[in-house]
Amino acid sequence: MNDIGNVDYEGLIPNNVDLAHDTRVKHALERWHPGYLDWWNDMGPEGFQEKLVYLRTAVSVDPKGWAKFDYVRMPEYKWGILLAPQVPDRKIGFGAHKGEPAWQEVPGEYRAMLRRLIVIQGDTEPASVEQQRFLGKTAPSLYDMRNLFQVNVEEGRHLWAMVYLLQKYFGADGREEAEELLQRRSGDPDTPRMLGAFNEKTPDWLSFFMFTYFTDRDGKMQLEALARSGFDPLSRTCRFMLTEEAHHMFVGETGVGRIVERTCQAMAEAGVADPHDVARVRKLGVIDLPTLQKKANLHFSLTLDLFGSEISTNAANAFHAGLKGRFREERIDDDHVLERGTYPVLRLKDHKIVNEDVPALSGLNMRLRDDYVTDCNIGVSRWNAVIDRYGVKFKIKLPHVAFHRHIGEFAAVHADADGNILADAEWEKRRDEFLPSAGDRAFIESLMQPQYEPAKFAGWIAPPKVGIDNKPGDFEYVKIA
Ligand code: BYC
Repeated sequence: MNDIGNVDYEGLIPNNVDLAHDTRVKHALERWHPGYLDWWNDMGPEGFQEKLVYLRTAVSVDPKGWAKFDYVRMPEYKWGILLAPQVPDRKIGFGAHKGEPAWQEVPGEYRAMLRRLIVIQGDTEPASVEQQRFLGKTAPSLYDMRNLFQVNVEEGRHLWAMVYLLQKYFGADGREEAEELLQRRSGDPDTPRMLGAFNEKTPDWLSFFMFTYFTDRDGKMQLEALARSGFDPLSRTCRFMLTEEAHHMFVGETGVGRIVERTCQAMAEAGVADPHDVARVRKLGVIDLPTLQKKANLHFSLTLDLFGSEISTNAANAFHAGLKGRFREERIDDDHVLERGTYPVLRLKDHKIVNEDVPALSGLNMRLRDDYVTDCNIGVSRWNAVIDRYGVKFKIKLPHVAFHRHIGEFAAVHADADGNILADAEWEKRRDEFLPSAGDRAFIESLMQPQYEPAKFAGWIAPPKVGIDNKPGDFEYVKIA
């Protein structure tokens, strides 16, 4: 067996967890493997499974040199099981068990809670692949197509990561959950994925970039929280997943940024000064900024639902038990037990949105969501800097957290993007001001024509500043011929 930094590529399943000497888990995973491949072939990127794609594969967990790039057919991608190196003498950093040695086995009293967290995390990974499976057919460039497939294979690997934990630590019920992860389907009325946003469609590339910007960022926040887990194998698994996740958010941020850039550029070239003159902007074959704002409203609000209710006993219990921490827990200056403090939570009281201090333990979903919103705003400022650079009078703005919600405090009301509560009839009348209308969707769809020639890009998106793996502009990221 290699040291932990390097991956054992000898067997069917690349890994750094010494599978070769763990025959029970090895056999369980080998039995799961064909079902996974069937799922990938059925639900993975449609029409491109036989193409050679320039992908990065994790070959180590050393942060300085963990990946290698090469042409691969996706079904032959090396989906491995990779855990970040064990931190010697790691202690649980929060909750009732703070200061005790991190668990190397599942603590009996928390088994069900831990399994649920792992299953929910696992369920999102294949769901996103299912949601994105048709996008290759309308890729705006080979560069973007390659990035889509990179994200897809890594989400596949993240499913492997959760399935490993289920198979290794949860016996028969873990095996059953691992099977069910391959049975549920995004958007299926009978067997849907577990969380709302993962049953929505990703019908076009703007949606894909918004999804990777907003929803993958929920992934980052949740993985950051689980990376603090007192259950050490989960912590180590999530720590390595975060290494890969950074690229997914890069794809989202730069994808939206390149669309903004191209729109502003086309407006400048044509002398269109008013960003709200949607008809004139659309005639240029680019996506107008108001529609982009509506897409951001949609994806941001759907993603906020993934944080659960603002006030949650599930979240309190998971923290208290030492299973799920806060974003960058170790950098927070408090007692990390939270039995006394409070946290301000936005609530709906008498049809008004008010701030209320609740016990800190109960407000943990809200706190993680607040950290998420702060993180989201960083990229939004970068998009606005592009708009400013072109002198266009428009600012992309995240909608109020009460806008378009289906989970938590605000699920019961309608609010506009500024957080003003609207009567149902008013909301119905004005919905298309805030969310993409059928006409907006049809316009975006009309732009989704594939561009498969190296070095070329669809007219509604600017080329990236640099290539993947420093490749030149005309590099053939996917061999289509
Ligand atoms: N949809 O106490 P509550 C990613 C349920 S994304 C449907 O408010 P809790 C990725 C909840 O299950 C990150 N149901 O919430 C991104 C509970 O039901 P039960 C994924 C929902 O439990 C892009 C009830 O409502 N990882 O990785 O504190 C591409 C009351 O729950 C929803 C995780 O989410 C919903 N949105 O928080 C690829 C981490 N929200 O049990 C990948 C693991 C709540 O009473 N999961 N409910 O029947 C968790 O930490 C928590 O379970 C949640 C919810 C944050 C999801």
